[in-house]
Amino acid sequence: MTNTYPQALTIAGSDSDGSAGMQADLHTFFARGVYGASVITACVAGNSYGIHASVPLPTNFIDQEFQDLAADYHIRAAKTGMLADSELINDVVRNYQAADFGPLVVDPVIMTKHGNQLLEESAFETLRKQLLPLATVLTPNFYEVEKIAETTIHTDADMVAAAQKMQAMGAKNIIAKGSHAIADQTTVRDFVLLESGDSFWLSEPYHATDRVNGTGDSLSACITAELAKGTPMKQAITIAKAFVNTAIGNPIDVAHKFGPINHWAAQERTYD
Ligand code: PXL
Repeated sequence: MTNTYPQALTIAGSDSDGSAGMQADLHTFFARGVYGASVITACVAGNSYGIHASVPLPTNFIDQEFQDLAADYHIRAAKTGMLADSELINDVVRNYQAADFGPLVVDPVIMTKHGNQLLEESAFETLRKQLLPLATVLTPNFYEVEKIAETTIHTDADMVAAAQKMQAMGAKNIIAKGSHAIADQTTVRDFVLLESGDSFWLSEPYHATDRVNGTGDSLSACITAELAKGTPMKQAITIAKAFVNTAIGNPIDVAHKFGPINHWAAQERTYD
């Protein structure tokens, strides 16, 4: 067959308004020329104002999703998003270990931009102990860095120390996303710590827009798509950062409050 596309997998929650979660992952996979399969872990009902209901799916159903994909698809990279609770984390860890789905990008989804908690507090330890050691790449946002590393971040040095702590927990490569609040309000700086020990800061302009739903999902999905294509790690991370920044910088007129980012704009440009 001539039309072959690398296959990637998102293991995540469904977001009914399509702005975040699995839907943002699949938009991103498509935009980067990668076929997307999906193991749904939970369903969330919400819109740009917030999340109004959430149900985890039964683990025996999730097991079946994994088995069906393993029996038929050639998944080259996978990512996790919303995992809701300890039981789901343990189930996903067991299934991922039994499968051969390539590198794993862990987006440690804890809280939405609206302030809705998507991971039970009691599951933080399971996340640290069971999932982090499997992470080829970990993509925490500022808030998640503080929660996972059990620290508060005020300075660049705090961020570096937190990333090192998360690497000591087993995550191989880390992109710890900064907050414009600790930068100069015009740029957002993320700290990248690679498996080799090399590290660098990534800077992108800060866009004052409320069309920012699904940024973390899309960043981790873009890294996953690039790894599925065989892009080297450092380049996969820098493409993903530029991809999301382009999607934030070209807002679309969808919904009333915290709307989706623009995957079309990110798809159209080229990346080095
Ligand atoms: O962006 C975080 C996120 C992840 N997963 C699901 C979500 C959200 C945010 O709304 O709904 C299912």
